[in-house]
Amino acid sequence: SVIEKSKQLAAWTAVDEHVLPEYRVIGIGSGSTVPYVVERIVNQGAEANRDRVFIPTGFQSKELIVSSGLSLGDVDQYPTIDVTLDGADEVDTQLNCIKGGGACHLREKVLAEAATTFILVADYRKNVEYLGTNFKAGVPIEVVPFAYAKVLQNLHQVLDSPKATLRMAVAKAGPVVSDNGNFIIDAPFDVERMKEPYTIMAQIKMLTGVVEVGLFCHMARAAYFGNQDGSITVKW
Ligand code: DER
Repeated sequence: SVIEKSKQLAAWTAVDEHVLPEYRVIGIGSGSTVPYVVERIVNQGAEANRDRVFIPTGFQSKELIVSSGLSLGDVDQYPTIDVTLDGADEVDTQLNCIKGGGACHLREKVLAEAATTFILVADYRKNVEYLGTNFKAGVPIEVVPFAYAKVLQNLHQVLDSPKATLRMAVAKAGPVVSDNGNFIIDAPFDVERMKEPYTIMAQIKMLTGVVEVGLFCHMARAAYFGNQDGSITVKW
């Protein structure tokens, strides 16, 4: 499909430009774009990957690394990462992004912060001027189960996100449970407020019971978008 081709184009271009031969520790994100990142790295050849170690951002990311025959590492062993490549739900003109559509943003943010270079790869739908333009599900928030009702109440009554909801699972009765055993709340804010994502992120992060917020502000070095016409857009 056009969307899959655009994901592949973004991923291959980003790998070609940012996964340098001398890089040994590489962070691998989550979602449906990142498999194209891994396929391009595998294509660099066994010799290029022989001494490398790949750090996952969750169960899906770990399975992708292992099934691709790449060496698995842990962020405990490698607290500093040469480059982390990850997808995003939306990226604005300042490279702020919404992440967490796949409920993986806690470990993703740890690896984004640990990386010397953090690179985003996405299809054209994610390339927006302001966050909240296309991605209407809201800001993903990982919360401890014990506190989810209180966080919801504070989002509704204090942070003025009346449509905030607990993310319910589809193939399982009850809520989505993250790789860390926590719940996810999706909190929509109007586009005006999403023009200041750092402010919203800080306000949400201060709510008792919040573990991590799916707004990554001032973290990415560059964002690669495949376009419908087969061209590439790079923001940095
Ligand atoms: O959940 C996440 O942050 C993922 O990176 C996700 O948002 C990207 O999803 P996609 O690559 O499948 O569009």
